Amino acid sequence: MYAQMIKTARSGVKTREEMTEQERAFQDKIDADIKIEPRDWMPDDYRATLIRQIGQHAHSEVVGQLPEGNWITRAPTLERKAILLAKVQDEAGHGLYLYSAAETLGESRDELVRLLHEGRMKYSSIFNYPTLNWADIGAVGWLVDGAAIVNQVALQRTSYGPYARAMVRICKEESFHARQGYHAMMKMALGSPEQRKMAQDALNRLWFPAMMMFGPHDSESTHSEQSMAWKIKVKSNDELRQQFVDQTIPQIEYLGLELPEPGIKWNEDRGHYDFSDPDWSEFMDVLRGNGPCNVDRMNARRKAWDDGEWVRDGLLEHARKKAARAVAAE
Ligand code: FAQ
Repeated sequence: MYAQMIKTARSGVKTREEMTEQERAFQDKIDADIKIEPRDWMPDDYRATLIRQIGQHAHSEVVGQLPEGNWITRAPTLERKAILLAKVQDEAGHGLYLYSAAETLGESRDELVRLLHEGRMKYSSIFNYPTLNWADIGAVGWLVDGAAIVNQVALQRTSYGPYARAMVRICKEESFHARQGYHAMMKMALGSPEQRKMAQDALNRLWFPAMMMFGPHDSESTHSEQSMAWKIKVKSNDELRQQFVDQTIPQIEYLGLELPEPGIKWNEDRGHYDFSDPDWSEFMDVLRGNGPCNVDRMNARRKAWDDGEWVRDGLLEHARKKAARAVAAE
């Protein structure tokens, strides 16, 4: 359905005069902060935008397991293994809540997965970067989950009820993820000179990719204007990026690490940190499939889907038999 809908999606935000009566009533609900629920009427573009964003978000959670899953067997202690295992498992759960939220909009999980595997849906650019050593795993928890939380706390107030409610639970789990990442970074930053060097290197390499997670500048963002009018997004890409920078710099200082780039400076007039832009051409390149790990990530997901076919078939057959037995017993 989504694949069909995006072909017909319009661009530009309608004025009240351009809206139909039904669209005006819908916008009034949004403006009054009344949540939209699955059975409520909604414009086709609102539905398509949500399916796109929620689907992309779900895919990110699932693909996002790969960079960390790769380290479960190599975590330095049994305790770290158990923590990482729990975290990676949580990410799978987040994917499932989000696919379920997309299902309430009429889009099946199978279809979303198919579109991902065909390269017709995206997932977060960050997961196309490699995790080279244990410090990277700390930095992923701290910076990647940290950036995800900034975005997702705002999304708890998104206008679509099932998405907002999924975010509440996800944010609780995500704060555990960020804390475990920061804790791992503390151990490294306060450890031996070699460990400290690894922590600094991980921060330096992951800083700009983490900044890209918030998407292009507001002026370059295709969907922001309409998504903010519909309160699908309640804060803009640039606002969220600034919030992330402002909260993260004191954490870097607490670790005693150097700032990852020279443009970071406190701006007294703005009451915020200034910072340099990431390389947006690199971002676009990653989105086009040319990041360091895009091919590996998609191959891993397609293989997991194919390898799991017999499990899905078995579960469906079991459910069919159970339902048939229940009908026969009536
Ligand atoms: N990566 O017009 P906008 C996590 C695309 S969860 C890839 O500004 P929008 C947890 C965008 O889709 C991380 N593509 O788009 C975890 C659009 O392309 P399209 C995921 C990106 O949607 C931690 C085009 O660029 N979180 O990490 C990216 O209004 C650790 C134009 O952009 C979410 O998905 C990007 N970074 O704003 C898991 C949160 N940025 O679709 C495991 C929900 C932009 O037209 C381990 N999503 N694009 O072809 C959102 O809040 C929004 O979708 C944004 C983008 C803010 C990401």
